Amino acid sequence: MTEAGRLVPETRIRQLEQHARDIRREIVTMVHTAQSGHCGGSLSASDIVAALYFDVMKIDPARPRMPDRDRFVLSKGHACPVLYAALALRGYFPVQELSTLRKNASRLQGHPVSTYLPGLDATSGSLGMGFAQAIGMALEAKMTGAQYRVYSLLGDGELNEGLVWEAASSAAKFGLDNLVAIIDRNNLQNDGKADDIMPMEPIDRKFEAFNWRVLTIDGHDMAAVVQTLESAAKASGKPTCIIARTIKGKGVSFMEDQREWHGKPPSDIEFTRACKEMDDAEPDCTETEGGRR
Ligand SMILES: Cc1ncc(C[n+]2csc(CCOP(=O)(O)OP(=O)(O)O)c2C)c(N)n1
Ligand SMILES: [Mg+2]
Repeated sequence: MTEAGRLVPETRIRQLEQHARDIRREIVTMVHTAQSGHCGGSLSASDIVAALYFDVMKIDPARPRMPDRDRFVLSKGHACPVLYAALALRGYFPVQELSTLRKNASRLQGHPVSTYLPGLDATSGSLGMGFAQAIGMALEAKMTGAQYRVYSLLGDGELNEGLVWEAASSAAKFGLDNLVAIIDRNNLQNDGKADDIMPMEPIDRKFEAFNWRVLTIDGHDMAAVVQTLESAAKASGKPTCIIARTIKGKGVSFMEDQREWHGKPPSDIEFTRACKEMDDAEPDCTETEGGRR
C-alpha cells in the first residue's frame, strides 16, 4: 500500500518487471554491439528507470519538450545505456537506433547529450554535475509555479563528489519537495568497492542531516520501487532521497557484483551466455498479463 493508500496492482508490477527485463536485454545488446560502454551500473538501475518511465513520470514521448513534463536527470551519465533503452522502448526514438551507441555521429553518445536526442533532459557524465542541474530545474519549477517533478539518479561512488553535497544543501535551503534523488547503492564504483575508495556511510543520516527526507528500499523490488516513488511525490517542505539497495550487473549472473563489469563490453561468447540467461529468466507468457512484447 502506498502512503496515498493506492495498492499497486499485481498485474502492473508484473508489466513493469517485464519492461525492466526488456531494458536489460537492450543494454547488454547495445554494449556488445558497440564493444564499449557501461553494463554494470546500467543493469543495477534498470528496475528504477523502468518504474519511472513506464509508470511514475508524467511524460509524453510524442511531446518530449512538453513544458510541464516531469524531468529525469541521469547524474551518473556513464550509465546512459539504461536511459537510452528506456527512451527507445517508451517510444521516443526507434529501438533500432540503439545499435548506434558510441558510434561517430550517433545521437547516442557514451554520455548523454541533451540536444542530441529527444527525451534527454540533461547533459551529464561529469559526476555530480547532473544532480546540480536537477536542483536548478526543481528550483525553476518552484519559482515559476510549474507543476513538474524532477527525479535524479546518482551512483554511490558519485557521492564522493563535493558538488553533490553543495547541491544537497541548496535543495534543502529552497525546500525543493518537487525533487527526488535516487541513490543507486550498488556498493561498487569503477575502481573497486565504493566504501573502500571513500567510506560514505551513514548515507541516510547524512542526507537527513542535510534536511532531506530519506527512504531506503530494495531497488530490485518493483512494488517497493513504485510505491516509494509515489510516496516521494507526496513530500511536503523538503526534498526526498531514496537509497535503493541494488546489485551492480543485476540480471546477468557473471556480471553481478563484479567490479570489472563497470565498463567492460561482453565478448561474443559472454553475450551469448548472457542472452541465454535472460531468455531463461523470461516468465512463461501465460503466467503474466505483461508477457513479452
Ligand atoms: C567528476 C568525475 N570524476 C570521475 C569520473 C570517472 N568515473 C566514471 S564512472 C565512475 C565511478 C562511478 O561509480 P558509481 O557512482 O558508484 O556508479 P555505478 O556504480 O552506478 O556505475 C568514475 C569515478 C567522472 N565521470 N566524473
Ligand atoms: Mg556504484
